[in-house]
Amino acid sequence: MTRRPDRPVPEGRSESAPPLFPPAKESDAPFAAAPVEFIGSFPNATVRLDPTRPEVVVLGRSNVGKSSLLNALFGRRLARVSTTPGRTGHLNVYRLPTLYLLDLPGYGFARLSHGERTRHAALVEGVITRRRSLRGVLWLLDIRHPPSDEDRRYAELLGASGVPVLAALTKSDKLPFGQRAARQHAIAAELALPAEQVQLTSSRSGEGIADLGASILAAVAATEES
Ligand SMILES: Nc1nc2c(ncn2[C@@H]2O[C@H](COP(=O)(O)OP(=O)(O)OP(=O)(O)O)[C@@H](O)[C@H]2O)c(=O)[nH]1
Ligand SMILES: [Mg+2]
Repeated sequence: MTRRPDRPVPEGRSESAPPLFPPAKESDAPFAAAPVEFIGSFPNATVRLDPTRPEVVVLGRSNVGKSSLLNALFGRRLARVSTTPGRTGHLNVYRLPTLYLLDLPGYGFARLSHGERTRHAALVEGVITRRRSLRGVLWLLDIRHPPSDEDRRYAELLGASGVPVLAALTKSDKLPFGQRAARQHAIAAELALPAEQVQLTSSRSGEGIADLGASILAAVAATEES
C-alpha cells in the first residue's frame, strides 16, 4: 500500500519509513459527506424500496464486522455494532443518493435456535437470489480465519447467482502488517477469487475503507451504464 499523496510525512519520519495506518477519521469515510438515511429493518427479502435504486448488500458470518464496516463507510454510527454476536436479525436498509446499502443477518451463529437460523438463511438467500435491483455483494471474511464450511457454501451460492462479488477481509488491524498480503492471497485462492477481488479492510484503522467506497460506487456506476 502506498502512502496517499495528500498525506504529509509526519515529523520525525522519513519518506522511506513503512506506512502507518492512522486511526480512521470521519474525513476518510467515503460516504461521510453524503446524506445517509436508515430506512428500516425488514424481515422480508423482497421488501420494495421506493424509489428504486441500485442495491449493494453486505454479507458475512456473524460478528465478522458488517455493521462496523458500514459505519466506517458512512463516517457515522448508524448501524448497531454487536456486543453479542448474531443480533442483526433483519435486513437493515440504508439509503444513499445513488444506491441502497443492505445489512444482512450474519450467518453461522451457533447459539441461535434452529428456527431463527432457518429464517436468517432464507432471508440472506432470498436477498441474493431474488432482488432485481441487486448490483453487488460485499462479502466480508475475517482475515484471521480460513473460510468456514458455511463461507464455502455461500461462495457456491454467489457463484451461481451471477451477482458481482467483492470480498473484504475485515479486522486487518488484528494481524501484523507483514502477514496481511499473504492472508489476502491465501483466502483468495481458497475461495477461487481473483486477488484483486479481495480487499484488506479495517473499520478500526481505516485501512481499505476509502478504496472499498470507491469500488462500491464503481460497481453501481458500471451497472447503470450497461
Ligand atoms: N479490531 C477490530 N474489531 C472490529 C473491527 N470491525 C468490527 N470489530 C469488532 O467486532 C465485533 C462485531 O462487529 P459488528 O460490526 O457488530 O459485526 P457484525 O458482522 O455486524 O455482527 P452481527 O450483526 O452480529 O452479525 C465488535 O466487537 C466490533 O467492535 C475491526 O476492523 N477491527
Ligand atoms: Mg451487524
